[in-house]
Amino acid sequence: MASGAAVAAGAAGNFLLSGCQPKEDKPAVDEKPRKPLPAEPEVTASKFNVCNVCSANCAMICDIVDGKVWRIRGNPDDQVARGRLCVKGYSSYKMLYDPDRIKFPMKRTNPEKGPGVDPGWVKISWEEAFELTGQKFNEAKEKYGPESIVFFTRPHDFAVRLAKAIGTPNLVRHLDTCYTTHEATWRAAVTGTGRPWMLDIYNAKYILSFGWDQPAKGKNMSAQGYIHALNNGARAVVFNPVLTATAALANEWIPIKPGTDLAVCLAMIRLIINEELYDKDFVEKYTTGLEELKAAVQEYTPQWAEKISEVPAATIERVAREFATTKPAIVPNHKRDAGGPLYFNGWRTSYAFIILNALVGSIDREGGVVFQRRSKLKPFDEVFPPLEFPAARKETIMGKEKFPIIGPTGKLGFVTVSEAILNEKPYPVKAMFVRKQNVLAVPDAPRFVEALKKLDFVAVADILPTEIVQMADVVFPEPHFLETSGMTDRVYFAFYPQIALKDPVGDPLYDTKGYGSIIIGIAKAMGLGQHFEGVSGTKLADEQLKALGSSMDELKASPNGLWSDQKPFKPREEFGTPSKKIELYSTVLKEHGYDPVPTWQPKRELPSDTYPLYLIVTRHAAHRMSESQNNELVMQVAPENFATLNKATAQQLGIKDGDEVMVESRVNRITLKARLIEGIRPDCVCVEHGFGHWSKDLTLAFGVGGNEGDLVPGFSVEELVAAKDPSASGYMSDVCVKVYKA
Ligand SMILES: Nc1nc2c(c(=O)[nH]1)N[C@H]1C(S)=C(S)[C@@H](COP(=O)(O)OP(=O)(O)OC[C@H]3O[C@@H](n4cnc5c(=O)[nH]c(N)nc54)[C@H](O)[C@@H]3O)O[C@H]1N2
Ligand SMILES: Nc1nc2c(c(=O)[nH]1)N[C@H]1C(S)=C(S)[C@@H](COP(=O)(O)OP(=O)(O)OC[C@H]3O[C@@H](n4cnc5c(=O)[nH]c(N)nc54)[C@H](O)[C@@H]3O)O[C@H]1N2
Ligand code: SF4
Ligand SMILES: [Mo]
Repeated sequence: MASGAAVAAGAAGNFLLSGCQPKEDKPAVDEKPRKPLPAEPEVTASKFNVCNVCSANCAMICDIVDGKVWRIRGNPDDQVARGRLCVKGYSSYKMLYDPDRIKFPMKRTNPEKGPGVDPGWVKISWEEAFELTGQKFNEAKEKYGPESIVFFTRPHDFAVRLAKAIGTPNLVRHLDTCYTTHEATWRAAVTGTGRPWMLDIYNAKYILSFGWDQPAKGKNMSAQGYIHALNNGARAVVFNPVLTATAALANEWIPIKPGTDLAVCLAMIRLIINEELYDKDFVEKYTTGLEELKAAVQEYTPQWAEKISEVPAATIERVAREFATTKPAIVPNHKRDAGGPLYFNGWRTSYAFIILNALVGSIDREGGVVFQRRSKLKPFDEVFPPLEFPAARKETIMGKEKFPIIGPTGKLGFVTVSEAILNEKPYPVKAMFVRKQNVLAVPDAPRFVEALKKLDFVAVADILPTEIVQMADVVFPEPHFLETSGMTDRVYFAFYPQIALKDPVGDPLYDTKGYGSIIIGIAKAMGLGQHFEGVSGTKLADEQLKALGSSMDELKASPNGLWSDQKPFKPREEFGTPSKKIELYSTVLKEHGYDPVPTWQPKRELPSDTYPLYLIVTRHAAHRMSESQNNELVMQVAPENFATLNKATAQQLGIKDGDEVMVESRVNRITLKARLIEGIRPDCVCVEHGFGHWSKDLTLAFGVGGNEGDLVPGFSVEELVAAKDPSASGYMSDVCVKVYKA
C-alpha cells in the first residue's frame, strides 16, 4: 500500500486542476424567496441590549412576550449590527433559559478532580464562597508569595486591579491563540499601539482573502459588508484549503496548501514592487523601507512560490496584478486567518498582509483596513484613582518580560500555562481565579486538566457548568448578558464614536452576581477592600458618559438605545512608529532582534508517513467556541462536529460518509464522525472547534463530537522564545494527523 503522505498527494493531483478553475464572474448570492413567517404574538416590551456572544457586540432589541424574550432583532441604527444579527446572536436567549445554568454559588466536596469525577457540589451562600476563596488565596500568598495566584481571565479593569492589589503579575489571557500575530505586527510596523478592528469591506472593489473567513462564520458586519461589496461589483479571490461559504461566494477559490500563504504573499509583493504597480503617492508619502523590502524579496519568484504552495505561478502573477490595479483593494484580516496564530509562520504572513495593503494604499483609506474611531472613554484608573500597590515580581509564568513587543500588552500565556504550572517554571502556582475561559480552549486540553489538578485551589466564575467549572473548588454564578445593564462602546466597525445601552430583559433568573461584584467580594474577603472603595460598574459607566457630555439617564431615554457622535471620516496622516510612517522594513522588529521584513519560513509540522494529513481548524457559523453546544436552538442547526475529508482521500482510506473515525496526532487522538465533501484539499482534514464536552452537567453537549484542541501540543515559554516570534503565538493549528476508522 502507498504511504499515507503519498495517498494524500496522489489524490491532490486531480483535485487541484478542478479546484483552481475560476468560477463564473458573477458572485452567487442566493436571493430565493422565503416562506412566510407565522403570525406574531403581541410584544409587551422591547429592551435594548448588546450581544455578548462574540466581541463584535452588535446592538440588539429584545422583544418580550409574557415576561420572556420571544425574539431578538438587530438595532437598525447601530453601525455594527445595521439592523441584523448573526445566528449566534438571534439564538443567544436560549442560553439565558438553559435549564443547566449555574443557579447559586457552590463548593466541591470531592477533592478528586477530572473527567468522569463527580465534584460533589454543595450549595453555599455568597458569603461562604467569598470567605473560602479569600482564605485560600491568602494562604497561597503567605506561603508561596502573591505570584502563586494566577488570574486566567479576559481583560477586565476589576480583575487587573485585584491582581495588582494582591501583587501578582500573572494575568493569563487567551489572545495568543486568537489574534496575537496581528497585534504584534501592527504594533511594530504601523501603530505602536494596537491593531485595527475594522475593514471597510463595504467599499472594497477587490477582496483578496488568505483564509479570512469571517463571512462564513456569520460575523454580522463582515458578512453584510462582503455581500454588499460583491453585489456592488467587487471581485473576490479566496485562498483557503477548504471551500468555505466565503470561498463559495467569491469569484475565484484557490485551494492553497496549508501554511504556505506567506510564499504567495512574498511573490506578490515582489511582483508589485518590481513591476512598479504599487500606489506611488501613498507609498512615498506614508511608508518607509521600500528599497530594503525590495532587496529582501528578490528571491521569491512566482515559480518558487508555486513549488511551495501548489498555486500556479501564472495565477499568482495574474491575481497580484489585478489586486494592485483595481482600487480600492484589500487583504482583509480578522483573527485566525493564514496570518493568525495558526502556524509557526503566522506573524510573518500577518506582516506580509500589512505590506500588501500598504502597497495598494489601503491602510486607513476608503475600501481598506481602517482604524476604529472609538469613543474616548475615561479610563478606569482615572475614574477610580488607585491606591499604592505592593511591588510585584517582574518574572511572570507567561514569560511576558521575554517578549518586548507583545509582552507589554499582556496578551499571552494561554498556550504556555499548562507547562508553567506542571514544571513550576519559573516558580510554583498554587491558586487560580478563572472567568470566561474553558478547558477545551487550551492546547492539549488533557494536559491542562493535569495542570489544574496540581493546584491547591481553583475559583471559577461562569454561567454554565462547563469543563472548567468541573475543575473548580468554588463556583461563582454570573448572570447571562441579557440580564445585565450598563453600556458598551462600539469597537469593531466603529466608523464614528458610538455607545450602546444594555437594559436587562427582566429580573435575574437565579442567585447570580456580576463580574465586578464577584471581584470586589473576593478583594474584601482577602482584606483588600480598600482598593475598591466607591468602585462600581454603574458609577464607571455614568462617569464615562458624563465625560462625553452625556449620562446613563440620557442613554436610557434615547429612542434608539444609542449615543452617537457621527463625524466625517478623516484618513490618518501619521502612524505610531518611530518614523511616523508605515514601516515596510520594521525598525522596531530589528531593534528587538526579530526579522525586520517577512522572509520565508515553513509551518512547523509537515505531513509525514505517520501523520499524512494537515489538520485544519475552523468554527461552525452557528456555534460560539465551547459555549453553544448546550443551546437547543443551535444544536438543531448543527448537532455535532465532524472530521471533514475529501471524498477521494476517504475512499483510499476505506472511510464512508458518517463512519466513526479516529483523528490522531503525536499527542492525543479523538473520535469523530466523518463527513465527505469535494471542497477540501485531499491532504487535509477539517474539524470545527467547540465540541468534545466531558461535563456531565451539560445535558445536550455532553459526549458529542470531539475537541480538536486535544490534538495540538502545548508549549513552554522557552520554546516560544527560541522560535524568535515577536507575537509569542502558540500555533494552535500547527499539527499533522492521521485518520482511520474507529
Ligand atoms: N461562528 C463563529 N464565529 C466566530 C467565533 C465562533 O466561535 N463562532 N469566534 C470568534 C473568534 S474569537 C475568532 S478568533 C474568530 C475566528 O474566525 P476566523 O478568523 O475566521 O478563524 P477560523 O474560524 O478558525 O477559520 C480559519 C479559516 O482559515 C482557513 N485556513 C486554515 N489554514 C489555512 C491556510 O494555511 N491558508 C489559508 N488561506 N486558509 C487557511 C480555514 O479553512 C478557515 O476557513 O471568529 C469569531 N467569530
Ligand atoms: N482547540 C482550540 N482552542 C482554541 C481555539 C480553537 O480554535 N481551537 N481558538 C482560540 C480562540 S480564537 C479563542 S478566542 C479562545 C476562546 O476561549 P474561551 O474564552 O475559553 O472560550 P470558550 O471555549 O467559549 O469558553 C468560554 C467559557 O466562558 C463561559 N461563559 C460564557 N459567557 C460567560 C459570561 O458572560 N460570564 C462568565 N463568567 N462566563 C461565561 C462559558 O460557559 C465557557 O465556560 O479559544 C482559543 N483556543
Ligand atoms: S456577530 Fe453575531 S455573535 Fe457576534 S456580536 Fe454580532 S450577533 Fe452577536
Ligand atoms: Mo478568538
